[in-house]
Amino acid sequence: MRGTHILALSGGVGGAKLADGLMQAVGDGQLSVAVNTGDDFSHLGLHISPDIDTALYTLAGLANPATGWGRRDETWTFMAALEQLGGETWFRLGDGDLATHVERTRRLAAGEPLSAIVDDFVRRLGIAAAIVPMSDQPLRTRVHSDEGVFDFQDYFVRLQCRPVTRSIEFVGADKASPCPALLQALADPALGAIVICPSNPYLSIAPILAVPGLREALRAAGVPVVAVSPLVGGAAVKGPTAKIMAELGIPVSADEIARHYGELLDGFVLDVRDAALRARIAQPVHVTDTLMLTPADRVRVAGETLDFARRLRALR
Ligand code: FO1
Repeated sequence: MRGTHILALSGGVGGAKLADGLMQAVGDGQLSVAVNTGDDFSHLGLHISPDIDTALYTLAGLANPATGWGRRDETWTFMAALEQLGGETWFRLGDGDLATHVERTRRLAAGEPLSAIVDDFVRRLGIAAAIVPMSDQPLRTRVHSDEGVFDFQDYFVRLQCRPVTRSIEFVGADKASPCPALLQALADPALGAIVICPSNPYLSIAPILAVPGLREALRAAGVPVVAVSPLVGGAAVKGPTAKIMAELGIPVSADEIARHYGELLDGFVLDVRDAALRARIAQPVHVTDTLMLTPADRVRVAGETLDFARRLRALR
């Protein structure tokens, strides 16, 4: 049926919370989540896909509630043993989480595409939505800063986002193509809306939009594209969105996020604390409390976003 399927674009923790709410709101098999793989890296000989794993654990109800990344009820024997041996411990891999990285790395080395491995993990974890890497080809986010050029996790975790960002590069973007399952979701006659989750627009959504042809394919899908603001009261809920905007010379204000997405957007969900900015946003706006502190908040924000998209579709 037309309008029943939803495609969400997501980075890590904040995006996964809304994706979880969307999954509850639309029902089994009606959501596809296209996830950023610009943060992926090779570490301790393992292929790590942090945003994919955050989506997997969050939608499976396995996420660590304190950090948002990694697994709940995790143990850290591997990290402690590694530390004793003088190994690299700046990137924390829990014992249960380690299994995900070991199995993914083994299957990638055997020639399976990342999307097939993630799809199988989704099925085994009993997740009622599709989780799709933005691309099966490597596209890596690299931060140019006042202290040099850093791979994403070096900047984000090891250096705790301290260097001042000058620009952001997506290495390999020219050779990447959208994952076939993502193009299939866009071509699905049942597609009703595309939701850009409240992830960092510059670090987490920009790599997805940098995959050649994807921005055009999102527009060509012919359904409303709605973004949920990652800024609440002029500050990021989590992560360096506000810091990066300031460093790139962009005013730290939700209307700048709507301007950043520009022509791609049909509607913008603005937090109630920023309601005064409404008149400065070119696209139709829905104002609500976008903070997702509880599971019920996730479902409420998702439901309001979908209702808003439905109203925009009815106006077409
Ligand atoms: N983030 C941290 O701040 N510190 C960590 O040690 C860390 C480990 C980690 C392990 C597995 C995983 O899937 C994610 C992990 N993250 C960690 C989160 C992640 O690196 C970032 O939040 C994302 O890349 C940004 O979306």
